[in-house]
Amino acid sequence: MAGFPIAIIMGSQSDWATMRHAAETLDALGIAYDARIVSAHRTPDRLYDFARSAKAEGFQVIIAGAGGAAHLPGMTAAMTPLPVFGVPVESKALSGQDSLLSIVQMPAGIPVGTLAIGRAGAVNAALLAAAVLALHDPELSRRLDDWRRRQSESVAERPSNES
Ligand code: RP5
Repeated sequence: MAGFPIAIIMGSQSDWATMRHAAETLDALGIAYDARIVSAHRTPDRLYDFARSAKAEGFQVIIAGAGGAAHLPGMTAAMTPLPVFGVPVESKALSGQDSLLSIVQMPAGIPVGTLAIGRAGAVNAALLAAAVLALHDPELSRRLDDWRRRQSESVAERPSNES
């Protein structure tokens, strides 16, 4: 399919410090993505245009990160049949707990696969998106296996005082 398989969207430039970890994980797996700033409240028309055309553009999975007023993943999921993985960005006021609850607590009918707050969530959203694509891509499946093998090998058997 033409285009980028994965879209990474975020509500603000300030989210990139977190969402770049999703991008770097996709880079490590050799998966192409398009990263865009799409704010549900500051650029609602951009959100509508993006979400409504995402499938036709060739995207297969959407990773959506948001902090304050974190309705971006849910709004996106409402307007596309593609799987949406939400990353709660750590907000200044409530340490991301507001983002987490807003993203995770979707009423039945419109799902958002919600990850952990911050960097862990961004990395895992990328790994989950990769696992979805790997179901129909044996080469990517091998690269994902390699990534996990290297991670296992990087874990020391015993703790060290040097870190
Ligand atoms: C949300 O509000 C964004 O997702 C961001 O996490 C938060 C703060 O945005 P800025 O004020 O830093 O642009 O829209």
